Amino acid sequence: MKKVGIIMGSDSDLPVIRKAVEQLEALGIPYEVHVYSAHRTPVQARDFAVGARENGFGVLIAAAGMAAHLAGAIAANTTLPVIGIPCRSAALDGMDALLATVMMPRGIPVATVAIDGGANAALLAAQILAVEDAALAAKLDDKRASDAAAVLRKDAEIMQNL
Ligand code: RP5
Repeated sequence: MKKVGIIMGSDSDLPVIRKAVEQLEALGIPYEVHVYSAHRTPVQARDFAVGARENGFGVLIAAAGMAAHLAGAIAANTTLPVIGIPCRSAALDGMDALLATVMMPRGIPVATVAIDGGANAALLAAQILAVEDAALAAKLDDKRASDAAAVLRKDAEIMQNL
């Protein structure tokens, strides 16, 4: 199976990345995590993106906060699908990163998930890999079914208690 590459702009983004890693682990998807910044280590971020396809990656996830150019900078250097996670920061509560990540110019797409949306970034990466992987698609179906069952259990509890 192709790997998911996860890049975060700073290790302060790690709590968001952990949510992505949990999902990938649960689905048995191989991954690699790096700290590369579009601003502080632009050469390393670029080199990772340029080599990603030949290094066995199928999808990339890029998480950054503030003036969050990381996902766009990664996407500029690969035609692998890139999923951007805007990370919340103190001053503007993540709106800064959301707009910087989602408002990509024509020609260089980034699939942006919610602010701090680490889990959904991983699930979207899994769905992309599952296009060509029936076993992974079946695992995703099972997960949807068990998530739905959990909601219905909560519904039953609420009906009993209120
Ligand atoms: C961004 O700036 C990082 O992705 C992080 O979300 C934010 C703050 O970085 P640190 O100052 O905590 O390293 O580049």
